[in-house]
Amino acid sequence: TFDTSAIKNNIIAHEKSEFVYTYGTAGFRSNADVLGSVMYKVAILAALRSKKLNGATIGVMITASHNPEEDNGVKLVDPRGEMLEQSWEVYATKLANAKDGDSLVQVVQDVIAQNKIDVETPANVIYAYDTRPSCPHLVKCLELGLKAAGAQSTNFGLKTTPMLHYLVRCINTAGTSDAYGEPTEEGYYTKLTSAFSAAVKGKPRLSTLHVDCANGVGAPKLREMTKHISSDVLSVDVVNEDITTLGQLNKNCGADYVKTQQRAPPSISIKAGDRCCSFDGDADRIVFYYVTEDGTFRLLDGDKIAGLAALFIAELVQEAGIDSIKVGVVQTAYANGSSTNYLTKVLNVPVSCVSTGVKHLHHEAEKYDVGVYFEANGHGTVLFSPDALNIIKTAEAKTPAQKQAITQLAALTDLINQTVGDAISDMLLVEAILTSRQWSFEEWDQAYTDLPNRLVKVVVSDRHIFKTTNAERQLVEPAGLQAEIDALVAKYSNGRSFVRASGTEDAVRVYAEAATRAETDDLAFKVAQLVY
Ligand code: 16G
Ligand code: ZN
Repeated sequence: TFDTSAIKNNIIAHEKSEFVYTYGTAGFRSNADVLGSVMYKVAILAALRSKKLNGATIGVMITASHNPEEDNGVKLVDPRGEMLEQSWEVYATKLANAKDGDSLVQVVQDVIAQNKIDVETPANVIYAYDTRPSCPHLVKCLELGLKAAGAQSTNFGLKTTPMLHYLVRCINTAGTSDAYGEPTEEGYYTKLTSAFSAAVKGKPRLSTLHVDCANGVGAPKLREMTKHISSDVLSVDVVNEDITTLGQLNKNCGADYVKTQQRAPPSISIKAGDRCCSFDGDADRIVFYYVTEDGTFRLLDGDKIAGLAALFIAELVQEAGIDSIKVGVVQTAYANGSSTNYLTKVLNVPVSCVSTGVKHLHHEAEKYDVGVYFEANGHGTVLFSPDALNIIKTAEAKTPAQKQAITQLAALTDLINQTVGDAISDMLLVEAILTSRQWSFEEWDQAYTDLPNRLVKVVVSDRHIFKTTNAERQLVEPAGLQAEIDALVAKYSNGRSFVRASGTEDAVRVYAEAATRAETDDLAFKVAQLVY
């Protein structure tokens, strides 16, 4: 039953009446102080979404990823473990900004009418949260909303974001030919670790991988995962796993720190030959790094992971004799020019460029038989189309080499979390490839050399006047600005620069790359001046 008076009467008042909420690229995200009212409404939206989809289970994840510890956020997960369908983001925003019980009920009724929702359909929602101190309170607010909306719900407790995506898909596919796995944390570990063991069978183990967990949820979960795999097969050293001391989450560590600062976290003593990686606060991003003999820091970011995965899978498909399966890669404008060049010119794979944000990459990747997508910041995964999965599953080997390639491909389809980017799964993917090849980070890094690049944040009075086209690579407004940028870029060898409004911060981002560090910095600075 659906009782709008319960929704109206239990409403949680806005913490700050003037605050305007937007469901953006990463759901709602802000200081945790203003999110209680939002959780209540997100719960109602999740219930409506479930009813709309005949009672399919919808996921709610409470996290603010790499943001500071005092922030929090929430996003919805659709039945196949994907991000909330874009057309529903506007409802999320409208609900969140409804200031009193009557206006809230009005928005709810609009959503019901516009989507012809049968309110008698049961609603099923599962939820989970990260290690932030604000989570327990926000979970209570969410639960009040779920109760008011009459939803059936399950609290899955502390989870990484990609684990929740995995659980949603498992629950909704259970008992079908498409069953994704056991809908438990245990099932997640078992699926990933058995796939990893199958992928590296017969190969000597690599040296220990040091994993910076950003003092977040990835730490206990990675520890738990290692219990499911022998240290003869995989050796990881968990670093930055303090999830109880206040203020430690993402502080001077984690994937975002490493990518933006282009250096290792000070808490890690890294010497030549060490293999390291960093997760972000909710363990959906990963970047790898090492230092050379002369002490130079080398980052292996999302672009490098995409290159490695595309190379490995394309070669396996060849070896397996099933090269009707075509591999493609999806990037954003932030991909280093050298990586795009490597993919298109060396690997000869098609590359598409889309707007920033996982949902854009994910949908584009679905167009390929095997779609590899990564943002430079380390968020990404690999999608296998239903046809590709079927070909791999039914392929018959004529030689032992073919058999080996088919087995490895099949293992990868289980190893890779196909719902969303997943630091634990991506870590295992990279380790499986490097183990297979017996490659060091240096060997992986040799594929291409990044062009020097710089990302500058410019605070402007109104970022909304910056409108882009061509997957954010060109400005259409303010009029004339793109022509000025083009004129500047033309003066630099291998120059490239673009400007876009951030979707998560009140600022404009300027990206620049060029042949040398000095040219890059100069270009970034000059473009930033044009914007300001
Ligand atoms: C969000 C996106 C991330 C993107 C970032 C860009 C998801 C789950 N997350 O964190 O993919 O790289 O926004 O932020 O889509 P920006 O718009 O502030 O540059
Ligand atoms: Zn994240």
